[in-house]
Amino acid sequence: MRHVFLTCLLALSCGLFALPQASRSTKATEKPTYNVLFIASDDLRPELGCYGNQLIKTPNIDRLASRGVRFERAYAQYPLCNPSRTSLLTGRYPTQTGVMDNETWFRAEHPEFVSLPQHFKANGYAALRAGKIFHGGIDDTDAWTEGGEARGFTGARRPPNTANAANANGASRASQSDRIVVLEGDGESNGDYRTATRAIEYIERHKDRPFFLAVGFAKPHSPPAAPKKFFDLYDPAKIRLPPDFAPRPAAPPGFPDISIPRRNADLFIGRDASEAEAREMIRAYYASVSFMDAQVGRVVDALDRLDLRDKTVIIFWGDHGYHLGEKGKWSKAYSLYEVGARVPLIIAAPRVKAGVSVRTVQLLDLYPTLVELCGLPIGSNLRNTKPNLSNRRPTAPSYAANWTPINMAPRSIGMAGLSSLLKIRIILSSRRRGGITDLNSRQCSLLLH
Ligand SMILES: [Ca+2]
Repeated sequence: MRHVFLTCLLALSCGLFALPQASRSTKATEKPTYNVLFIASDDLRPELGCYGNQLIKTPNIDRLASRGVRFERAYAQYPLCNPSRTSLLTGRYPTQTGVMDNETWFRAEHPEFVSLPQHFKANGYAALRAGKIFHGGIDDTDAWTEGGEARGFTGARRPPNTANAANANGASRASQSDRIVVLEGDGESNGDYRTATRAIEYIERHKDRPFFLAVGFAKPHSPPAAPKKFFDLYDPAKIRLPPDFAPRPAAPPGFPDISIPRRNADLFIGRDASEAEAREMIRAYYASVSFMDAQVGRVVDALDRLDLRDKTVIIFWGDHGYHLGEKGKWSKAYSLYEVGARVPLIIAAPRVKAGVSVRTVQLLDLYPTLVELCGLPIGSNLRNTKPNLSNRRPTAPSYAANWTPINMAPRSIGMAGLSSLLKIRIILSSRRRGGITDLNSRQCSLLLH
């Protein structure tokens, strides 16, 4: 815990928490009331123009980055949707939430947790949901004033065979997930287009009261999908494969086998990828990203049109990293490599100077960051730290940024943490109700790139 203490201390010494903890009942003149536009993209690694990719077309996110702070070294807590999102949305490490798969609902074990939208709702905001924010079918339904999705089950875990039908059958999943989808028109039939439309409708309807609007785009999660015009932006012949491309997943010599699962998830499941197929899949990923970027543009343009930009904190984030053939791996699940953990993160807020931060930050810090930017009280049991928006102290002490299970057993779990120094910390822990207790840990001097 020393690192957490140090971080808090540094933050306090820098006066980061000097802002008044204004409640909605305090005088309106003390601090403006900001809206929040909280935009997530599912399975997006920092494959964007503003992150240095000169081939991909992402003009809307690039424009947002030019107006805000782009975090060069941002990491998810866990390379899988539900654990990462639950961590961010509760402000707690996966070892504290106990959620390390895509089937567990955090609130069954932790009814006392106050989720991020719930906190804004409790402080007078309209908490609005469009698209995927919590993991599919495991929403924190009552946290929202509008848009909450009924959970598909009761209890702590989704029962076997009630996940979506494609997941229940490996062969079916592979054939569904691997296909490349070309959408008609502007993609109006796709869920992401409809999510943007719904978000715009929320903004128009709630423009005169404080809102926390969470907009979760599903792309570029598999299956890759976009209208034809976005595929036409990319010539497969110009797409370069990663230098460590391989037809199937394998840990490089000298690296632990557990650092990479032997079977891919989402793409190229149980089959090899040829170089030509890999280029086509990367092209489809790029097209999906450009399609998602267009939806981000529609939503942000609505803010500008209604003159809400100066009253709104905008966050854009991806929920974990992603392999596009690096080390033969595709997608994210249980990767222990930086490419599986690093995420795009952009924060554009009123009165925050635009720039690039090279400090190592983690998605876990978004909850307290947003709470502070909006002048809300911090939860009594929440970690009180945040990404440094000003790019000061880029070498300040940081902490383990990513965790992944390496061995599951009924009463024990092996975890590996990817630290800010990109070293692996192996931890052997025991499962207990309400959390996981470290039994032993050691740090390996392995650099995983
Ligand atoms: Ca995801």
